Amino acid sequence: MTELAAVKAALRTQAVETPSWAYGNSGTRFKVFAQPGVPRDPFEKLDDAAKVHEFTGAAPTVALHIPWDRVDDYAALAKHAEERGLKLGAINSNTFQDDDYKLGSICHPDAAVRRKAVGHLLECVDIMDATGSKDLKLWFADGTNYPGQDDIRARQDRLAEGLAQVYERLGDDQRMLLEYKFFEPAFYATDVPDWGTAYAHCLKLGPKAQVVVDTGHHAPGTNIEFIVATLLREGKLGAFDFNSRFYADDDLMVGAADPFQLFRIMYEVIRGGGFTSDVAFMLDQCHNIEAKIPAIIRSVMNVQEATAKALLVDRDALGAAQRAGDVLAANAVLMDAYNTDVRPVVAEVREELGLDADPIAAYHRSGWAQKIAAEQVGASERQCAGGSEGLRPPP
Ligand code: LRH
Ligand code: MN
Ligand code: MN
Repeated sequence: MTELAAVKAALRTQAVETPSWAYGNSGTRFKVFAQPGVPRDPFEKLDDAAKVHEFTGAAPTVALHIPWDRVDDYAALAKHAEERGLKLGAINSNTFQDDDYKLGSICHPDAAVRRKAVGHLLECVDIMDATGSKDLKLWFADGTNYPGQDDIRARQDRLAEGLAQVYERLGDDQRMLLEYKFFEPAFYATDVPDWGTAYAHCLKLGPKAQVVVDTGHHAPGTNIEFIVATLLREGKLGAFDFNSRFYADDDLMVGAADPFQLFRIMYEVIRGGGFTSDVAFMLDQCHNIEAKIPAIIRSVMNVQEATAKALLVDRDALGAAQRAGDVLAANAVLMDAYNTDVRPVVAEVREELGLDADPIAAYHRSGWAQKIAAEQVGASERQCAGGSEGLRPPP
């Protein structure tokens, strides 16, 4: 196989999971700008997700968030997905929107609240059984706002205990994916702030527990590709939540803020064998002011383009330059790949799959946006909270 043929073959295998909440109305704590045609229920979210898959050929699964996507019949939801060429993906838990969780959920000082939180996580595993989902994705808003508010170490013990209860409940082919975030909503100490904390818990739990890297959940300047390389080396990288972030809000389109960073991350994924393993490539974004479906299509394309560039890195030349200690030559090999315009290659891959070379143009021509704007009226005000977990009046 020629080098280009190998790149194209690899690209054809890449799947990007889209999040149900990206199709719904979203905003910041200041304002939600409702959009026409936004889905009114999880079934309609899947209809939109099917369009993303139809035009990209690369988004065959959809992540759910419970209770945002709570339905009476999950098997019916899974069937609805299948009828549209989709499958339901990760089940995301939500222990951050009940009054009971003011002081935390699984780390809360009160055992009754912890029981409620664990009960929700177990319900999520029940849902996985019904939908055929393999991944339980956990992110906790737990933390404290003031030094001394609670015992940092006791909270870790509670976290470990709760996670262990849920881990026990997982089926043989199910995974627990633990996501960290260093900031928000806690102001002082977050209970799962970084990959080290997530890794330590996952290591203790066992092989079915792995870490999620949400690209927006790091301090500015963090070398995310180093984290990716390290987790892959340890067999503990479970998934990505892709998005990007300039300041605090962590829900912009992946590759929008720093496409070079996305390329570096994808290079480490490929270098570490993560491209052909179980690492799940998920989006975790909200589209507050831009049209949602084309924004999600754009995001899938951004992941594909970063991947194509990373696949193009001449690893033999890179290795030779590295072994020779030739700093400039090594850097040049990487930059040559990054600076390649891969859009024609990715377009060819699409055409070979019988798709339009330009998925966004094809989507616009399809008339879907007009159809849903006419038919889907009255979507709920807001679901995804943008980067801020809760509406309050603006200051
Ligand atoms: C938290 C987070 C987490 C949630 C999602 C809505 O910021 O990244 O993954 O489940 O946003
Ligand atoms: Mn996330
Ligand atoms: Mn986030």
